[in-house]
Amino acid sequence: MSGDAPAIDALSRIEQGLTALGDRFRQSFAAATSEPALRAEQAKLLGKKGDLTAVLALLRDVPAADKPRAGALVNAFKTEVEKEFDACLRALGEAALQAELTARPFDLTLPGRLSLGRGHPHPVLAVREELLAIFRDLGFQSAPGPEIELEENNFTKLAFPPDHPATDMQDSFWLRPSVLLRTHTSNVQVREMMALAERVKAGESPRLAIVSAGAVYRRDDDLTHSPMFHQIEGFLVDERVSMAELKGVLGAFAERLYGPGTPVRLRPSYFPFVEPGAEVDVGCVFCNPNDGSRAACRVCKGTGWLEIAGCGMVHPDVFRHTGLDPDKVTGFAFGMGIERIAMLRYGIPNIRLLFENDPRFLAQF
Ligand code: FA5
Repeated sequence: MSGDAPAIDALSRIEQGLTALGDRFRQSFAAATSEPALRAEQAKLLGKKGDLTAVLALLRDVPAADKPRAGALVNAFKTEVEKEFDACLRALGEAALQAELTARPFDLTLPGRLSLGRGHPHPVLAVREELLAIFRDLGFQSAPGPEIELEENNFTKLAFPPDHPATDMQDSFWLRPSVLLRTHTSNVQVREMMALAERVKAGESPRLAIVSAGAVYRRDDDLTHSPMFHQIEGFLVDERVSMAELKGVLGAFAERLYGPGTPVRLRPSYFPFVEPGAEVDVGCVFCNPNDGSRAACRVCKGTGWLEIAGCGMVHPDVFRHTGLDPDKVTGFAFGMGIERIAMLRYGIPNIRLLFENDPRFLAQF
Protein backbone atom coordinates (compact mmCIF):
# COMPACT_ATOMS: atom_id res chain seq x y z
CA MET A 1 0.00 0.00 0.00
CA SER A 2 2.82 2.34 0.89
CA GLY A 3 3.90 2.14 -2.86
CA ASP A 4 0.51 3.75 -3.82
CA ALA A 5 0.96 6.85 -1.65
CA PRO A 6 2.81 8.99 -4.23
CA ALA A 7 0.24 7.98 -6.93
CA ILE A 8 -2.69 9.28 -4.90
CA ASP A 9 -0.65 12.44 -4.32
CA ALA A 10 -0.03 12.85 -8.04
CA LEU A 11 -3.75 12.68 -8.86
CA SER A 12 -4.71 15.13 -6.12
CA ARG A 13 -1.83 17.38 -7.05
CA ILE A 14 -3.21 17.43 -10.59
CA GLU A 15 -6.65 18.30 -9.22
CA GLN A 16 -5.24 21.06 -7.04
CA GLY A 17 -3.08 22.36 -9.91
CA LEU A 18 -6.05 22.54 -12.28
CA THR A 19 -8.19 24.31 -9.68
CA ALA A 20 -5.44 26.91 -9.13
CA LEU A 21 -4.98 27.38 -12.87
CA GLY A 22 -8.75 27.69 -13.29
CA ASP A 23 -8.91 30.60 -10.84
CA ARG A 24 -5.99 32.32 -12.49
CA PHE A 25 -6.97 32.01 -16.13
CA ARG A 26 -10.52 33.23 -15.50
CA GLN A 27 -9.05 36.37 -13.97
CA SER A 28 -6.42 36.93 -16.64
CA PHE A 29 -8.86 36.28 -19.52
CA ALA A 30 -11.34 38.74 -18.01
CA ALA A 31 -8.58 41.35 -17.60
CA ALA A 32 -7.45 41.17 -21.27
CA THR A 33 -8.59 44.33 -23.04
CA SER A 34 -7.85 43.32 -26.63
CA GLU A 35 -7.88 40.19 -28.79
CA PRO A 36 -4.05 39.97 -29.00
CA ALA A 37 -3.82 40.31 -25.19
CA LEU A 38 -6.44 37.56 -24.78
CA ARG A 39 -4.56 35.28 -27.18
CA ALA A 40 -1.32 35.93 -25.27
CA GLU A 41 -3.00 34.87 -22.02
CA GLN A 42 -4.31 31.72 -23.69
CA ALA A 43 -0.79 30.91 -24.95
CA LYS A 44 0.60 31.42 -21.44
CA LEU A 45 -1.81 28.77 -20.24
CA LEU A 46 -1.94 26.21 -23.07
CA GLY A 47 1.32 26.89 -24.95
CA LYS A 48 4.23 24.41 -25.02
CA LYS A 49 5.92 26.14 -22.12
CA GLY A 50 2.59 27.17 -20.57
CA ASP A 51 1.32 26.56 -17.05
CA LEU A 52 -0.77 23.54 -18.03
CA THR A 53 2.31 21.69 -19.32
CA ALA A 54 3.80 21.77 -15.81
CA VAL A 55 0.63 20.20 -14.39
CA LEU A 56 0.51 17.59 -17.17
CA ALA A 57 4.05 16.52 -16.27
CA LEU A 58 2.54 14.99 -13.12
CA LEU A 59 0.58 12.48 -15.24
CA ARG A 60 3.73 10.38 -15.34
CA ASP A 61 3.30 9.56 -11.64
CA VAL A 62 -0.39 8.57 -11.88
CA PRO A 63 -0.90 4.78 -11.82
CA ALA A 64 -2.62 3.16 -14.74
CA ALA A 65 -5.90 2.64 -12.83
CA ASP A 66 -6.25 6.37 -12.15
CA LYS A 67 -5.14 7.57 -15.56
CA PRO A 68 -8.70 7.70 -17.06
CA ARG A 69 -9.84 9.93 -14.18
CA ALA A 70 -6.78 12.15 -14.56
CA GLY A 71 -7.35 12.35 -18.35
CA ALA A 72 -11.01 13.26 -17.84
CA LEU A 73 -10.04 16.06 -15.44
CA VAL A 74 -7.57 17.51 -17.94
CA ASN A 75 -10.05 17.31 -20.83
CA ALA A 76 -12.77 18.96 -18.79
CA PHE A 77 -10.30 21.71 -17.90
CA LYS A 78 -9.37 22.29 -21.56
CA THR A 79 -13.04 22.45 -22.58
CA GLU A 80 -13.66 24.99 -19.86
CA VAL A 81 -10.69 27.12 -21.06
CA GLU A 82 -12.01 26.98 -24.62
CA LYS A 83 -15.50 28.06 -23.57
CA GLU A 84 -14.15 30.90 -21.47
CA PHE A 85 -11.86 32.02 -24.29
CA ASP A 86 -14.74 32.12 -26.81
CA ALA A 87 -16.95 34.02 -24.36
CA CYS A 88 -14.23 36.63 -23.68
CA LEU A 89 -13.49 37.00 -27.41
CA ARG A 90 -17.16 37.61 -28.13
CA ALA A 91 -17.38 40.13 -25.31
CA LEU A 92 -14.33 42.00 -26.65
CA GLY A 93 -15.88 42.13 -30.16
CA GLU A 94 -19.15 43.44 -28.79
CA ALA A 95 -17.38 46.05 -26.69
CA ALA A 96 -15.37 47.25 -29.74
CA LEU A 97 -18.55 47.51 -31.81
CA GLN A 98 -20.32 49.41 -29.02
CA ALA A 99 -17.35 51.79 -28.74
CA GLU A 100 -17.45 52.44 -32.48
CA LEU A 101 -21.18 53.00 -32.50
CA THR A 102 -21.15 55.40 -29.57
CA ALA A 103 -17.96 57.29 -30.57
CA ARG A 104 -18.23 60.79 -32.02
CA PRO A 105 -18.95 60.33 -35.73
CA PHE A 106 -16.02 60.89 -38.11
CA ASP A 107 -16.86 63.72 -40.47
CA LEU A 108 -15.73 62.69 -43.93
CA THR A 109 -16.65 66.09 -45.32
CA LEU A 110 -14.05 68.01 -43.24
CA PRO A 111 -11.35 69.61 -45.42
CA GLY A 112 -7.98 67.81 -45.34
CA ARG A 113 -5.03 69.34 -43.49
CA LEU A 114 -2.50 68.60 -46.25
CA SER A 115 -3.05 70.45 -49.47
CA LEU A 116 -2.11 68.19 -52.37
CA GLY A 117 -1.41 69.89 -55.67
CA ARG A 118 -3.50 68.73 -58.60
CA GLY A 119 -1.74 66.30 -60.90
CA HIS A 120 -1.35 66.69 -64.65
CA PRO A 121 -0.29 64.39 -67.49
CA HIS A 122 3.35 63.33 -67.54
CA PRO A 123 5.25 65.07 -70.39
CA VAL A 124 5.72 61.76 -72.23
CA LEU A 125 2.00 61.05 -72.03
CA ALA A 126 1.12 64.62 -73.03
CA VAL A 127 3.39 64.47 -76.08
CA ARG A 128 2.13 60.99 -76.99
CA GLU A 129 -1.48 62.19 -76.93
CA GLU A 130 -0.55 65.26 -78.98
CA LEU A 131 1.21 63.17 -81.64
CA LEU A 132 -1.63 60.64 -81.79
CA ALA A 133 -4.16 63.46 -82.17
CA ILE A 134 -2.20 64.97 -85.09
CA PHE A 135 -2.08 61.65 -86.96
CA ARG A 136 -5.74 60.91 -86.20
CA ASP A 137 -6.57 64.30 -87.72
CA LEU A 138 -4.57 63.30 -90.78
CA GLY A 139 -6.76 60.20 -91.17
CA PHE A 140 -4.74 57.52 -89.38
CA GLN A 141 -6.60 55.12 -87.08
CA SER A 142 -5.07 54.11 -83.71
CA ALA A 143 -4.23 50.48 -83.13
CA PRO A 144 -2.70 48.78 -80.11
CA GLY A 145 0.23 46.34 -80.14
CA PRO A 146 1.70 43.99 -77.51
CA GLU A 147 4.93 44.80 -75.64
CA ILE A 148 5.77 41.10 -75.36
CA GLU A 149 6.26 39.94 -78.91
CA LEU A 150 7.35 36.99 -81.02
CA GLU A 151 10.75 37.29 -82.70
CA GLU A 152 8.88 36.67 -85.94
CA ASN A 153 6.76 39.83 -85.65
CA ASN A 154 9.51 42.01 -84.20
CA PHE A 155 12.28 40.97 -86.58
CA THR A 156 11.78 38.14 -89.05
CA LYS A 157 8.69 39.31 -90.89
CA LEU A 158 10.21 42.81 -90.97
CA ALA A 159 13.03 41.31 -93.06
CA PHE A 160 15.76 41.64 -90.43
CA PRO A 161 18.54 39.25 -91.43
CA PRO A 162 19.12 36.61 -88.69
CA ASP A 163 22.52 38.07 -87.81
CA HIS A 164 21.35 41.70 -87.53
CA PRO A 165 22.88 43.21 -84.36
CA ALA A 166 19.43 44.20 -83.01
CA THR A 167 18.49 40.51 -82.78
CA ASP A 168 21.43 39.92 -80.44
CA MET A 169 21.10 39.13 -76.71
CA GLN A 170 23.21 42.24 -76.09
CA ASP A 171 20.73 44.57 -77.76
CA SER A 172 17.29 43.20 -76.94
CA PHE A 173 15.57 41.81 -73.85
CA TRP A 174 14.74 38.18 -74.60
CA LEU A 175 12.19 36.48 -72.35
CA ARG A 176 12.85 33.06 -73.85
CA PRO A 177 14.04 31.88 -77.27
CA SER A 178 11.77 33.48 -79.91
CA VAL A 179 9.97 35.77 -77.42
CA LEU A 180 11.21 39.24 -76.47
CA LEU A 181 10.17 42.70 -75.29
CA ARG A 182 9.48 44.49 -78.56
CA THR A 183 12.35 46.75 -79.61
CA HIS A 184 10.14 49.05 -81.69
CA THR A 185 6.50 49.67 -82.55
CA SER A 186 7.06 48.30 -86.08
CA ASN A 187 5.64 44.98 -84.82
CA VAL A 188 2.23 46.65 -85.25
CA GLN A 189 2.91 46.91 -89.01
CA VAL A 190 3.24 43.12 -89.16
CA ARG A 191 0.11 42.44 -87.12
CA GLU A 192 -2.03 44.96 -88.99
CA MET A 193 -0.78 43.87 -92.43
CA MET A 194 -1.49 40.21 -91.60
CA ALA A 195 -5.03 41.18 -90.59
CA LEU A 196 -5.35 43.25 -93.77
CA ALA A 197 -4.23 40.24 -95.86
CA GLU A 198 -7.12 38.24 -94.36
CA ARG A 199 -9.58 41.02 -95.25
CA VAL A 200 -8.17 41.23 -98.79
CA LYS A 201 -8.74 37.48 -99.17
CA ALA A 202 -12.35 38.12 -98.16
CA GLY A 203 -12.68 40.67 -100.96
CA GLU A 204 -11.84 44.00 -99.29
CA SER A 205 -9.52 46.49 -100.92
CA PRO A 206 -5.94 46.61 -99.59
CA ARG A 207 -6.18 49.91 -97.76
CA LEU A 208 -4.87 50.81 -94.32
CA ALA A 209 -3.71 53.91 -92.41
CA ILE A 210 -2.66 53.13 -88.85
CA VAL A 211 -0.95 54.99 -86.02
CA SER A 212 0.25 53.17 -82.92
CA ALA A 213 2.12 54.35 -79.82
CA GLY A 214 3.53 52.46 -76.86
CA ALA A 215 6.47 51.29 -74.78
CA VAL A 216 9.45 49.55 -76.36
CA TYR A 217 12.62 48.12 -74.83
CA ARG A 218 16.33 48.00 -75.69
CA ARG A 219 19.56 47.39 -73.83
CA ASP A 220 20.50 51.07 -73.97
CA ASP A 221 21.37 53.50 -71.19
CA ASP A 222 22.87 56.98 -71.64
CA LEU A 223 21.83 60.64 -71.64
CA THR A 224 19.44 60.24 -74.55
CA HIS A 225 18.77 56.47 -74.48
CA SER A 226 16.84 54.53 -71.88
CA PRO A 227 16.11 50.75 -71.58
CA MET A 228 12.36 51.48 -71.73
CA PHE A 229 11.08 54.26 -73.92
CA HIS A 230 8.13 55.02 -76.19
CA GLN A 231 7.69 55.13 -79.91
CA ILE A 232 4.95 56.16 -82.25
CA GLU A 233 4.59 54.42 -85.58
CA GLY A 234 2.51 55.32 -88.59
CA PHE A 235 2.01 53.37 -91.81
CA LEU A 236 -0.23 53.49 -94.80
CA VAL A 237 -0.94 50.81 -97.39
CA ASP A 238 -2.80 51.34 -100.64
CA GLU A 239 -2.56 50.53 -104.31
CA ARG A 240 -0.35 53.37 -105.59
CA VAL A 241 1.40 55.09 -102.73
CA SER A 242 4.56 57.06 -103.40
CA MET A 243 7.28 58.69 -101.35
CA ALA A 244 5.71 62.07 -102.20
CA GLU A 245 2.72 61.11 -100.03
CA LEU A 246 5.04 60.05 -97.24
CA LYS A 247 6.78 63.42 -97.36
CA GLY A 248 3.43 65.20 -97.53
CA VAL A 249 2.21 63.48 -94.36
CA LEU A 250 5.48 64.18 -92.52
CA GLY A 251 5.38 67.83 -93.65
CA ALA A 252 1.80 68.28 -92.42
CA PHE A 253 2.79 66.61 -89.16
CA ALA A 254 5.84 68.88 -88.63
CA GLU A 255 3.78 72.01 -89.28
CA ARG A 256 1.18 70.97 -86.75
CA LEU A 257 3.78 70.05 -84.14
CA TYR A 258 6.32 72.85 -84.59
CA GLY A 259 4.34 75.55 -86.42
CA PRO A 260 3.62 76.63 -90.00
CA GLY A 261 6.57 76.73 -92.36
CA THR A 262 8.64 74.11 -90.46
CA PRO A 263 10.81 72.51 -93.15
CA VAL A 264 11.22 68.72 -93.44
CA ARG A 265 13.94 66.82 -95.26
CA LEU A 266 14.52 63.11 -95.84
CA ARG A 267 18.07 61.77 -95.63
CA PRO A 268 18.85 58.32 -97.07
CA SER A 269 19.20 55.69 -94.36
CA TYR A 270 18.80 51.96 -93.84
CA PHE A 271 16.07 49.99 -92.05
CA PRO A 272 15.60 46.38 -93.22
CA PHE A 273 11.82 46.76 -93.56
CA VAL A 274 11.75 49.80 -95.87
CA GLU A 275 13.21 50.47 -99.29
CA PRO A 276 14.14 53.22 -99.85
CA GLY A 277 14.65 54.21 -96.22
CA ALA A 278 15.33 57.64 -94.77
CA GLU A 279 15.84 59.66 -91.60
CA VAL A 280 13.40 62.51 -91.14
CA ASP A 281 14.88 65.87 -90.15
CA VAL A 282 12.90 68.99 -89.27
CA GLY A 283 14.29 72.52 -89.31
CA CYS A 284 15.83 73.33 -85.92
CA VAL A 285 13.25 75.05 -83.73
CA PHE A 286 15.85 76.40 -81.29
CA CYS A 287 17.92 78.68 -83.53
CA ASN A 288 17.54 81.07 -86.42
CA PRO A 289 19.80 81.35 -89.48
CA ASN A 290 19.06 85.07 -89.71
CA ASP A 291 20.17 86.27 -86.30
CA GLY A 292 23.49 84.44 -86.03
CA SER A 293 22.25 82.04 -83.32
CA ARG A 294 22.60 78.97 -85.53
CA ALA A 295 26.38 78.56 -85.36
CA ALA A 296 26.22 78.40 -81.56
CA CYS A 297 23.10 76.18 -81.36
CA ARG A 298 23.93 73.21 -79.14
CA VAL A 299 20.75 71.31 -80.01
CA CYS A 300 21.26 71.08 -83.79
CA LYS A 301 25.04 71.57 -83.46
CA GLY A 302 24.90 74.34 -86.04
CA THR A 303 23.40 72.13 -88.77
CA GLY A 304 19.94 73.71 -88.69
CA TRP A 305 18.30 70.25 -88.66
CA LEU A 306 16.97 67.95 -85.97
CA GLU A 307 16.50 64.26 -86.63
CA ILE A 308 13.06 63.14 -85.38
CA ALA A 309 12.10 59.90 -87.14
CA GLY A 310 12.96 57.00 -89.41
CA CYS A 311 10.80 56.31 -92.44
CA GLY A 312 10.57 54.69 -95.85
CA MET A 313 8.52 52.76 -98.36
CA VAL A 314 7.36 49.35 -97.08
CA HIS A 315 9.80 46.69 -98.35
CA PRO A 316 8.24 44.13 -100.75
CA ASP A 317 9.47 41.35 -98.43
CA VAL A 318 7.34 42.72 -95.58
CA PHE A 319 4.28 42.52 -97.84
CA ARG A 320 5.25 38.97 -98.83
CA HIS A 321 5.84 37.89 -95.23
CA THR A 322 2.49 39.27 -94.09
CA GLY A 323 0.48 37.70 -96.92
CA LEU A 324 0.04 40.76 -99.19
CA ASP A 325 1.05 40.86 -102.84
CA PRO A 326 3.89 43.41 -103.40
CA ASP A 327 2.88 43.66 -107.06
CA LYS A 328 -0.54 44.93 -106.02
CA VAL A 329 0.12 46.99 -102.89
CA THR A 330 2.51 49.74 -101.87
CA GLY A 331 2.92 51.65 -98.63
CA PHE A 332 4.99 53.86 -96.41
CA ALA A 333 5.93 53.75 -92.74
CA PHE A 334 7.59 55.98 -90.21
CA GLY A 335 8.52 55.70 -86.54
CA MET A 336 9.83 58.07 -83.92
CA GLY A 337 10.88 58.18 -80.27
CA ILE A 338 8.35 60.03 -78.11
CA GLU A 339 10.92 60.93 -75.43
CA ARG A 340 13.09 62.49 -78.14
CA ILE A 341 10.19 64.71 -79.26
CA ALA A 342 9.44 65.62 -75.61
CA MET A 343 13.12 66.37 -74.90
CA LEU A 344 13.35 68.61 -77.95
CA ARG A 345 10.09 70.32 -77.12
CA TYR A 346 10.96 71.12 -73.49
CA GLY A 347 14.76 71.33 -73.75
CA ILE A 348 15.29 68.33 -71.43
CA PRO A 349 18.99 67.38 -71.45
CA ASN A 350 18.80 63.93 -69.79
CA ILE A 351 16.23 61.23 -70.61
CA ARG A 352 16.39 59.85 -67.05
CA LEU A 353 14.66 62.98 -65.76
CA LEU A 354 11.55 61.73 -67.56
CA PHE A 355 11.46 58.50 -65.56
CA GLU A 356 12.64 59.53 -62.09
CA ASN A 357 9.22 61.07 -61.32
CA ASP A 358 10.71 63.84 -59.20
CA PRO A 359 7.77 66.18 -58.48
CA ARG A 360 10.11 69.23 -58.67
CA PHE A 361 10.88 68.28 -62.30
CA LEU A 362 7.36 67.27 -63.27
CA ALA A 363 5.83 70.44 -61.78
CA GLN A 364 7.60 72.43 -64.51
CA PHE A 365 5.31 71.15 -67.28
C1 FA5 B 1 13.23 52.29 -85.39
O1 FA5 B 1 12.97 51.84 -84.28
C2 FA5 B 1 12.35 51.98 -86.55
N1 FA5 B 1 11.37 50.98 -86.21
C3 FA5 B 1 11.68 53.28 -87.01
C4 FA5 B 1 11.05 53.14 -88.37
C5 FA5 B 1 9.70 52.86 -88.47
C6 FA5 B 1 11.81 53.30 -89.51
C7 FA5 B 1 9.11 52.73 -89.72
C8 FA5 B 1 11.27 53.16 -90.75
C9 FA5 B 1 9.91 52.89 -90.86
P1 FA5 B 1 15.32 53.60 -84.60
O2 FA5 B 1 16.05 52.44 -84.03
O3 FA5 B 1 16.13 54.64 -85.27
O4 FA5 B 1 14.24 53.12 -85.64
O5 FA5 B 1 14.48 54.28 -83.43
C10 FA5 B 1 13.57 55.32 -83.70
C11 FA5 B 1 13.71 56.40 -82.64
O6 FA5 B 1 13.55 55.85 -81.34
C12 FA5 B 1 15.10 57.04 -82.60
O7 FA5 B 1 15.20 58.06 -83.54
C13 FA5 B 1 15.15 57.60 -81.19
O8 FA5 B 1 14.51 58.85 -81.11
C14 FA5 B 1 14.31 56.62 -80.43
N2 FA5 B 1 15.15 55.71 -79.64
C15 FA5 B 1 15.87 54.65 -80.05
N3 FA5 B 1 16.47 54.04 -79.01
C16 FA5 B 1 16.11 54.75 -77.91
C17 FA5 B 1 16.38 54.62 -76.51
N4 FA5 B 1 17.09 53.62 -76.03
N5 FA5 B 1 15.86 55.54 -75.67
C18 FA5 B 1 15.08 56.55 -76.13
N6 FA5 B 1 14.77 56.72 -77.42
C19 FA5 B 1 15.28 55.83 -78.31
